[in-house]
Amino acid sequence: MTETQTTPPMPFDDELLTRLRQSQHLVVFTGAGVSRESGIPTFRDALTGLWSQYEPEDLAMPDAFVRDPSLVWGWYEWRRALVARCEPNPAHLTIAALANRVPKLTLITQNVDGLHARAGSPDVLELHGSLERPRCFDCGTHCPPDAPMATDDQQRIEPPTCVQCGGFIRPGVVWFGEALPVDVWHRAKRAAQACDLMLSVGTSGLVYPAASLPKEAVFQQIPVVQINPEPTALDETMWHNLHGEAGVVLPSLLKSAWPDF
Ligand code: BV8
Ligand code: ZN
Repeated sequence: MTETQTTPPMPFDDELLTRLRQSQHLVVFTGAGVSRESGIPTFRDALTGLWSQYEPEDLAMPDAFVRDPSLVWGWYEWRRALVARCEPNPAHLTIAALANRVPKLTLITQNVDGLHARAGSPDVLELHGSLERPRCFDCGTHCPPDAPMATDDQQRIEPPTCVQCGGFIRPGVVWFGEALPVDVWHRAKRAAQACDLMLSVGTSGLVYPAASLPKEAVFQQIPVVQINPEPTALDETMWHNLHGEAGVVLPSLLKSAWPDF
């Protein structure tokens, strides 16, 4: 775990702190930014070095896998190997601890890195699947992930084949153009409509239908607080915009709400 930055608590709005303390159902909605301080690049900046000549959308698509399965599998194995070397950061750990402070917390993530679960958050709604649940591209049979073996200088890795049908194994993530897991999506949407406060942490709000969740909450007159060092597409609709890194703002916010946090 990276050192928690010891920065003085930021001055937070009293009404925000009161709503946090009195929340009966809190939703935390996260994107790639919440894993940034663990050393995992966000989706937009994931393509560094070897991969810089590709757009994420060129690799995170079914037909990219059909066209060049070894290139796409190599990219995901590189990401899986990177994640395996990273640890949850104070943002993940704070969100996990928050579950013991409010009667009901629904954690919805767009991330596929599994760091919320590794930080101790139970029952994470993974809208876009997980790097740790590869499955057969043809018949869907799940295939237990073996130890990631990609190294930084490797690009193409031939995917393993399915024990049931011999088809190629694909990453267990939701690609662009693919439907989100129906049950997970419905649970997330219901939570966004029924909660009394939402924290939107580390997401650019560009990928749909996930990015519609904060908007759904706002539509239901539910206050949404955004935590992001940069402005995003969601800024205008937020109740509060807390500009800063998740690993710094979240611990400071919760310490201000609960001094014994
Ligand atoms: C679908 C898994 C239909 C793969 C990902 C309207 C409605 C529905 C669909 C669409 C629509 N408009 C367009 C679409 C199509 C498309 C889409 O949204 N395209 C975008 C590019 C416009 N959506 C889809 O295709 C979806 N499927 O709609 O299917 C359908 C229905 C029925 C039947 C068949 C089909 C599927 C989308 C899922 C794609 N898969 N991930 C993988 O990971 O490889 S999405 C991927 O992008 C990641 O999950 C990531 O979360 C997301 C966004 O990428 P990033 O920008 O990197 O991350 P994020 O947005 O989280 O931004 C990073 C933020 O962090 C920044 O704001 C930055 O400032 C901030 N930050 C940085 N450091 C910190 C920080 N914040 C806090 N602390 C810090 N330290
Ligand atoms: Zn198969």
